[in-house]
Amino acid sequence: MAETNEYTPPKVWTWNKDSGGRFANINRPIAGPTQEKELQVGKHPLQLYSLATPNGVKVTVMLEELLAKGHTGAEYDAWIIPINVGEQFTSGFVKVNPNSKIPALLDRTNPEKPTRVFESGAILLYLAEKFGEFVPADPAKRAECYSWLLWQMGSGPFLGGGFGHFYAYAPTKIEYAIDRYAMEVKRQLHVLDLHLAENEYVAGDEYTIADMAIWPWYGALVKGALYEAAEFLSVHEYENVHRWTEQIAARPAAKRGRAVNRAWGDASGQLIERHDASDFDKLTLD
Ligand SMILES: N[C@@H](CCC(=O)N[C@@H](CS)C(=O)NCC(=O)O)C(=O)O
Repeated sequence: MAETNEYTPPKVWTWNKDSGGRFANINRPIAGPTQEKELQVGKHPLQLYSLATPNGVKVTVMLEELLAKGHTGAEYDAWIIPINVGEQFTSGFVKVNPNSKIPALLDRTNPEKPTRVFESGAILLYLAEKFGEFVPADPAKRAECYSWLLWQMGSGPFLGGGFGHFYAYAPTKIEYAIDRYAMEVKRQLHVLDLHLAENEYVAGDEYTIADMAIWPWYGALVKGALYEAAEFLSVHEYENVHRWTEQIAARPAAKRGRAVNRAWGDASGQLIERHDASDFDKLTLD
């Protein structure tokens, strides 16, 4: 192992603002707002404050799937929160998510008493319960759905905060960190691959919120869309994950959901803000 820089932690950690990492300008060890600024509110019952990162895409796919099923109460305004300039630390956003991370949802069905929901898994569960969709009715299948949903919520940070950070964003390549997280991410991909060899969808024979949570992360990873790590992680090995990824990617609602609040990549696949179903008309979603 080619480790060179030994580090002895001081007695008390202090904040080094110039750590040099990709997101050093927004990372900080304190919570709460940094500036007074209210959020915008549109005409629909659901107000989403988000960005098309994998965690954001989970929710826009769910909303588009609900609309595709005819749930007009799932109409939503999706506002973009550019996290690279710290919009997640405004007073308005912090009121909807005290954890200052996208996605955050405000349900204004009753405008006198709006309901806030933060954490992508909680938002998926909230919407599934509200509309009675995408969670199996059978208790055993539902248990499977919840298990995989929370598998993603627990595993994702090892992929994003662990592997993605040290492989793609850290200012120096640390062999120990990259090795540790590459091993874990490959293990996770194998867990998923073995499971999808026996199951059409994550929770069995039904497409559920568990697929919607896992697809934006592990589907993107095997397609080379995350951290430019496809070759490094030999993602071609996970054939069942590829089969499932393509199956979900073909769904029109998944294509629409992926485009919402996207501010990078091909311009024809970007819908910076979404306020109406017709907003998609100007995009090419394939
Ligand atoms: N566990 C949270 C994680 C959300 C999260 O990490 N969001 C990132 C973007 S994917 C974010 O907003 N980062 C901004 C920051 O950390 O300041 C969830 O699933 O909703």
